[in-house]
Amino acid sequence: MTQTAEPQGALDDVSYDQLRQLVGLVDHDASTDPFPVKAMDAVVFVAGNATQTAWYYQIAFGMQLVAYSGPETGVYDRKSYVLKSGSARFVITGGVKPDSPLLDHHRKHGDGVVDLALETTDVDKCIEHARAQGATILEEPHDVSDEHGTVRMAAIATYGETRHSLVDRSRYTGVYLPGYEPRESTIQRPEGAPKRLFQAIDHCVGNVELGKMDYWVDWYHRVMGFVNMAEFVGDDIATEYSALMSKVVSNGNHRVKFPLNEPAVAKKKSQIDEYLEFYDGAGCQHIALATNDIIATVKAMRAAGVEFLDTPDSYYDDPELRARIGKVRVPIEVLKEHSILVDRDEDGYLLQIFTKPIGDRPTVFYELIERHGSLGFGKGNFKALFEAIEREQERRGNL
Ligand code: TYF
Ligand code: FE
Repeated sequence: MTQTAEPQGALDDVSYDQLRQLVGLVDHDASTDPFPVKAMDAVVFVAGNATQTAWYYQIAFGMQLVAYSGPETGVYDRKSYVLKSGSARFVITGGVKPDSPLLDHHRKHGDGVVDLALETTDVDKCIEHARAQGATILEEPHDVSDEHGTVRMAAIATYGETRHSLVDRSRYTGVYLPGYEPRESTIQRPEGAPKRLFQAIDHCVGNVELGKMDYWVDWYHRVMGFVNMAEFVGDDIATEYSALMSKVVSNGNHRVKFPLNEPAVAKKKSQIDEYLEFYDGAGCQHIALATNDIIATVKAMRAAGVEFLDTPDSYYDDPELRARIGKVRVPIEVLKEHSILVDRDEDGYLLQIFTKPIGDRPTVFYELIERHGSLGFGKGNFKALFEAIEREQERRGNL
């Protein structure tokens, strides 16, 4: 079965053709995948105060609250809020009972991603393959049911204390999972606000310890049958300015993309080292959100108080950049006004921008990305981007 015409994953009203453009899909025959991955099922966060963090994502990221679980629904040790934007789903969870293991996790890592949950067509097949490849199975395949049907689930361990839950929801019609009840936002959207600020998750980046990047790249090959994408940051760039090495793995049709970074020894303290120090280990560094109107998204997020990395005027005034990127859908002056970066490769171009870290620790941040044919990650922007990150590191006293 090829994945061309058929919708994949929990799309809501984002069509497969829209997704192809938004996140850069390629054709792939999934029938022989040893570990069939359809899409991200959810990004699950632990927050120090899930109740207020869920509010932040509704106001600042324009997400819609769709489900809730907690003491009122019979789950006594935690509260979890499920938020959606197009095909993207976030779950924000926090400990209620003082002895909740979530609170131990939060004590160590602060706010962060605990689970990059994947939607699959065959949980048992995935686990069988993962086990044969030596992966740590955190939860054996099991069914969870309610009046809306049955979800088959399991979980495996990845870098740090991060996990990949595996979710087959093909026999389930409920809003998220058994144990959750539908919930609607009570927040009023600003007059004339866009319907939503992003449509899909484009990629989820992991930071791993020095010397571990190739281990984890190989792990994703072996355990999940992922393939390498062309983009990587090697020694050459690393020592000059970025102080990191990076490779990208993805599932067959590129719906799920996981760049993996490790620190590199350079003149200054690596931003990856700063993350590893403050997260206390390997973990998810940034989530890239695909939008079809990055200008409107940035405007709305800034209006809600979200802070983005700034880009010096010299970036936009550079004749070499202007020649390389050619014509894009808006004048360069508009990109300059919003600090949006632009990169072009043989397949097309992309527009992108990065937030500052969103929590108290200098760990998790977001990227917004608007793709126009490019399947890359903005390699041409690495220098400008990493210099902007270093300016922030310096302001924090961590350089
Ligand atoms: O995901 C990427 O590869 C791009 C670039 O610390 C990037 O968003 C890479 C490393 C990093 C920040 C951004
Ligand atoms: Fe990225």
